[in-house]
Amino acid sequence: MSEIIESALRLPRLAKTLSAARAFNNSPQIPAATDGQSQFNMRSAMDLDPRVGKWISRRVVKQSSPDAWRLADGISSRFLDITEANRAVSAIQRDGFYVFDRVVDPSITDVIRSFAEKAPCVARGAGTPAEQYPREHPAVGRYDLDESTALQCAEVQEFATDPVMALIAQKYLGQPVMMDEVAFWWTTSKRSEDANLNAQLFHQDRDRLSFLKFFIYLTDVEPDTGPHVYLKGSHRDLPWSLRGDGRKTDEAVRAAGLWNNVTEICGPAGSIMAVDTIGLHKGQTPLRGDRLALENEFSTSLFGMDYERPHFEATELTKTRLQEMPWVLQRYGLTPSA
Ligand SMILES: O=C(O)CCC(=O)C(=O)O
Repeated sequence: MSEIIESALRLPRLAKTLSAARAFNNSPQIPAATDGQSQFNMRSAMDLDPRVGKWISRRVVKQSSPDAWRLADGISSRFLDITEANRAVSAIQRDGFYVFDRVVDPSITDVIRSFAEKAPCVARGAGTPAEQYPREHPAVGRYDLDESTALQCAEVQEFATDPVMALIAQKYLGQPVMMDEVAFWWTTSKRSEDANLNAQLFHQDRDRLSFLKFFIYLTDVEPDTGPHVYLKGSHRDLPWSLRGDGRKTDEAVRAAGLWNNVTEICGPAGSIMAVDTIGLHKGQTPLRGDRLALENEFSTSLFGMDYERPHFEATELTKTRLQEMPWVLQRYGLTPSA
């Protein structure tokens, strides 16, 4: 009975999300936050179909300024080869993800990993202050570096402001995009019972309406060291049994007859993948060792989850990119504008 009532409430929540997102995006200054009720309505409306967020975004997020499409020259990317962009877009449209052929040079990934070995990070769920990652004896399953900390590393800034990633997100989503999040974390073989907390059970990301993420592995990732796992095609279609918000077990995916579509993404340090995480995905809990991953997200609007405006000292490259792609990087800019 309560499921019937919940289902009946999704359509009015969709209508409310359309109007709240429209008001957010028509505001002359980007609002500092989205109220909690609107965040809840958006997540609930997304139960209707995995494509509903993109549909809302195309209806209500309108950017008339040509500036919104401006990007730095893709040749400046040390992470991606611009000639792979169209292939990547077609593969994401079909499968929900794409693993790039180019593997980033170890001279870059080594620097980022060394930085993460020394920087403070937070042991998820432990309630303890940030500390250096205890790589030899981790206590929990996931250690997160916050965005301001991550951006103290010049190469992380370079990743976060990458123009080819922004181009692929624009092409895939069909709208101007802004870089709205950087995440950086270690996963370990400890406390596998915290799989829910550590995003190691299947789930959809519902923080924004329309978005695309890029992940780079900074350690070699094999089947037993915690690959990212994606249910191919689930960004376009999901059976009703898997559409609700929240975590889903492997058994639920098997029961839906979709296990053959589950893909574990392995690769050496330096592997990059673009993933539409509105599709079902999870991190596999490592059975041994650990995995370091860095991720950024491009979205069509900051409507949804609370967003940050981190403070950091910009490198010369970042300063140039802030000038060349001010709309995409507006979260890092001095004067936010809608
Ligand atoms: O660790 C992973 O590969 C996935 C992480 C994830 O899905 C999340 O943080 O929401």
